[in-house]
Amino acid sequence: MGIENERMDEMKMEMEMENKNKARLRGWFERVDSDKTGSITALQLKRALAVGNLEFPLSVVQQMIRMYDFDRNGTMSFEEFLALNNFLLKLQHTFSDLERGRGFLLPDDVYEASVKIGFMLDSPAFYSVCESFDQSKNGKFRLDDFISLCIFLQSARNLFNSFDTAKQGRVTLDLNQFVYCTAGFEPNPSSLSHGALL
Ligand SMILES: [Ca+2]
Repeated sequence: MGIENERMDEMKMEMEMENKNKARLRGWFERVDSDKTGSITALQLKRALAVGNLEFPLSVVQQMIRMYDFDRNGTMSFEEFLALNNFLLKLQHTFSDLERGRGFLLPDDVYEASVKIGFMLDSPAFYSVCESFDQSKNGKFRLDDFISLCIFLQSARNLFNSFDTAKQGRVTLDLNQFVYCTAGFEPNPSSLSHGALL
């Protein structure tokens, strides 16, 4: 009985913490949604992240929104934002585990981090992606560089999965589909499985 009660108390505390956290995020979201539309745009999100010292190109922020824009209206509702926030928190934790007080990751750390998150890329593919996200070209990845890289990998995986309908780990594309992919669009939004996001 004692253990049962303890467990109940633990669950209650967890729920309270979750509610508090949600309320805090709701407050943040409402401040970002400065024109009170109930959803936030890429530009609003970009500015808000920059306040927290996370500098992203607009294209990366747009990609973040696309990944979790479940109703495909081009902006981010609070529920969609919660899903994005979970993904960002996961990236942030992985980054913190590996940065060892330096404030940045080296390419090998980024590789380890990406494996932890569930990306299994061969070295040549990984390091060429790494190179293109090394904004300062010094082999040091700050949190925002790391997040940009992961957003790219996750979007690439979502796009790949949407073509790999038979789940063979392999896709065949004609030129039109290839051009579509490189333009950064998803082929058929309604067929995309958002459950596949990690
Ligand atoms: Ca939306």
